[in-house]
Amino acid sequence: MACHPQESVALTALEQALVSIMRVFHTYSGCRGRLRKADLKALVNRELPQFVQEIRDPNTLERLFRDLDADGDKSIDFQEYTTLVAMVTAACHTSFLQGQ
Ligand SMILES: [Ca+2]
Repeated sequence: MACHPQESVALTALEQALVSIMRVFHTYSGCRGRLRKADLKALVNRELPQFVQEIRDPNTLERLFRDLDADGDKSIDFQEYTTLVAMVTAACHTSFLQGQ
């Protein structure tokens, strides 16, 4: 698998979307490479405002964080973040189909 796209080659829409998924994670995880609770809240509220209801309640954040933190290390790594992306994508796809 070639995961280092050449600068001069145009990416497809799906490839651009995958790059965006990676960039967003790294924007919020910074050099730690992992999301803390506050990072997750900021990411969801700033990057998914049309797709996910704003997180205001600490219990909602706690529940989401716990659900995503599969290994229980109190942080969300990239693999766990992809679960969030998949969940939101699947839920939105269902709504998308119902809206057609
Ligand atoms: Ca974790």
